[in-house]
Amino acid sequence: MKYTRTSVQAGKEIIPAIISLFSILLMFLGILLSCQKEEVKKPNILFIITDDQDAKTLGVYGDNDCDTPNIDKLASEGLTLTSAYHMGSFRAAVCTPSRCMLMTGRNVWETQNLNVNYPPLNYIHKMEENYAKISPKDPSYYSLPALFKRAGYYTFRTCKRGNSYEGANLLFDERYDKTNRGSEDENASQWHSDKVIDYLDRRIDQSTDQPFLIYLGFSHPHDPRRGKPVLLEKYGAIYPGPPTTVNPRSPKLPVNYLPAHPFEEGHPDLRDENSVEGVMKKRDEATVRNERGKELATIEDIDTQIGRVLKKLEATGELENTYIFFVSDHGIAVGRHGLMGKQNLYEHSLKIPFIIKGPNIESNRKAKGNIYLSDVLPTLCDLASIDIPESIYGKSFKSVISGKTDTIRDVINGVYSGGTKPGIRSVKKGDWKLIKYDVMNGKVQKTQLFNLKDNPNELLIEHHDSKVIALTGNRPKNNQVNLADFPEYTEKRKEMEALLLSEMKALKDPFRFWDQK
Ligand SMILES: [Ca+2]
Repeated sequence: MKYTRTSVQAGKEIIPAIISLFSILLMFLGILLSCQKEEVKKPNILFIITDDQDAKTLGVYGDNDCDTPNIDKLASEGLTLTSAYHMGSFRAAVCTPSRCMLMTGRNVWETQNLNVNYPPLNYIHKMEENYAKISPKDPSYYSLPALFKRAGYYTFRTCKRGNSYEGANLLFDERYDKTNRGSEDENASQWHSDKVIDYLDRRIDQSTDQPFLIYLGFSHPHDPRRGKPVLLEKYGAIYPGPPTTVNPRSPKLPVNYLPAHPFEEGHPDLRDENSVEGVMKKRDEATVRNERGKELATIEDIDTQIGRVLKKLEATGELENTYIFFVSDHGIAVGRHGLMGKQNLYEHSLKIPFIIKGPNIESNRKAKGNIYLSDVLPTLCDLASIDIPESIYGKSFKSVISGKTDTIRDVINGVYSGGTKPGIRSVKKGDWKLIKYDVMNGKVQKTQLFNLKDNPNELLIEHHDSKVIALTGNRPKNNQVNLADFPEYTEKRKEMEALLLSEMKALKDPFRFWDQK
């Protein structure tokens, strides 16, 4: 090929142009790669869990009796799930299966054989030694701290001592166990938040960018509710109680308060119903309102401690890349339906508060969710791009967090089998909820059917009693009762009974009720 003078000259000019174009391309590629590196930065997780907290103690769930500005702010800047549940328990210590479900993604019955022993008091934590002892055959290999450790996270836990999955506790990089239910900062909620603040300070000193999973468990508002004196005063409560007269500054009675549960719910001599400090077997107005005041005093203290942790997190510059979860291990009655404990399947005890704030979460949004605590592990994995262990019961609800969906389940189950067997079971679908009791060796066999849209507080005929109305100030509507024996709901009851049985079979519930085949 013969080149003309012009084309050779043009070629000489093109070569440097190509080189500079190539340099520009390289530069763009560099920027692109660094952006991608930025994008794959793992998010931090701050998982806050309280002990025995009814969702209704928080403003976002419709009750403003308690001052919780920091939790309220999480809700206004994030997502609140209005239909989150813990699923239940086969033992009186409801905390234990609840926290096992959370750490493993298993359902309630699948947590039965996990190691829930307390660590000896002289135990010295050496995570690497503990981790070296496990293999993929161990359930703890797929527990939350193990999965996050393998993904490069630093895992940190502070919580009450015991009532949890020790197999998982052994595998946190750092762990602190102490049940703090006192009235002073050093033996109440501040003890736990100080541990987290100390860790966040160390991260600054070490200028580490290793992502973290912090599990911050408070020991309150679980009884005995020894609130700080100044907060007890604020909520009109005395410790330990009970008082002899009603303090008008104490929180009002809940609308579903009853002086006694209408029938034996199946667990005679249960500590939580008979021996709570300051309450014992009393259910009168002064006692219940005092106990609620004590409860709210401890919750406000938790809120203050959460505020301190979030302030520190902001100071570290890591707040923006952190998913913050606020939940409880289960709810609690504290006077609702004449009950004091959590060993029942009414909404106040089965439902949990669930708030999430974090990267790309729309602010001030509510979604049903229809989730269990078992769904937390796969969801955290999903958010951190960790492979979800195969064949676990829990499902990721990342699609709810991102706003793509409102719910991940159609049906919600409840189990209480910690007293006389088979115990209590519930099933919820849409607005309908069925609760069945087969307890006290066949002496109590009851069925309750509620439409939660019409009767969200699961009011019973006993709530229509004029003496109860005089106390609560709440006059129930005619349809706010147990509908199980109303002829017009025969078909609905039949449908829910069939659904309950099929769910019990699916969950491999080892028991059947008196009228189940
Ligand atoms: Ca608990």
